[in-house]
Amino acid sequence: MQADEVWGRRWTENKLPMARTYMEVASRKKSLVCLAADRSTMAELNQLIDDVGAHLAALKTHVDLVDDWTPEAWNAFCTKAAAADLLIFEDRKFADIGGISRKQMAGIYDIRTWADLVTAHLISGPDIVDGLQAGWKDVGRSGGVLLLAQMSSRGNLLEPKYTSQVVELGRTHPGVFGFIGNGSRPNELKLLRKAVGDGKLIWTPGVNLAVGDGEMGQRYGDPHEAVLAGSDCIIVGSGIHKADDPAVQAEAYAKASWSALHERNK
Ligand code: 5BU
Repeated sequence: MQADEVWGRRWTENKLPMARTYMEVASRKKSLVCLAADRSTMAELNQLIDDVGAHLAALKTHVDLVDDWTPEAWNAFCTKAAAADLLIFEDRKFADIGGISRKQMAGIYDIRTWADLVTAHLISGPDIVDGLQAGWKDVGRSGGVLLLAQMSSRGNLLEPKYTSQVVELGRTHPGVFGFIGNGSRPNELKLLRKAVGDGKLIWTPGVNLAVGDGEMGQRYGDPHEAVLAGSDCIIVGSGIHKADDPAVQAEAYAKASWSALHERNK
């Protein structure tokens, strides 16, 4: 099935190249799953691609939690991810002023050269998005910024008024790929989707087939419900990488997300 048929108004209303790229990848893979690849060695990260890459549309990384990181090993990992048709999303949660965020896209990890997507808080104002986009432009690449409109963790300070302001600023900004919404609370997510409209994507962490409380304040909602409530990508970590059989679980999440997308379109 072609991406425009699968995504409907999300496709026609969203002109950011990286958003279209994601929708195409998800349609090819029949999966709206981004794996939170929270592993601390390069061997484990590579193993995840081998084990579950076929069931994913994207890999979410925290590059600074890898113990044996080297530029060469990371390049090889990114090449392997591209060969498995996966986007790479560095969940860096940038928050500084625009000019510094641009420089933080470089530095030792040189995120601008390999990440397709990054997260940012809008706490410092809208120039952060321009700074991050300038970072990609500095190396002749383009990417997408996901703004944190909500978070999944208990007691977070992203209150409804703050969420509305983030959406207000982000929904018309051409460098914004979309928003992070709270996958553990479908009702809050529905409200977020209403405010965002169809012009931007919403990606949601805090998703697990085992709904309820997770470790250290994490909360989980059901993948199917999250997509029905307006999520365009479920971000799943331990639900897949800590499972006894990660491939079986990854496939289950992919099927749940893909069938919910079709149900949502009806
Ligand atoms: P989990 O194992 O499915 O709980 O992993 C969740 C991942 O999503 C982890 O990498 C977090 O950094 C990330 N995350 C989150 O859990 N909640 C949020 O609000 C945001 C990111 Br933003």
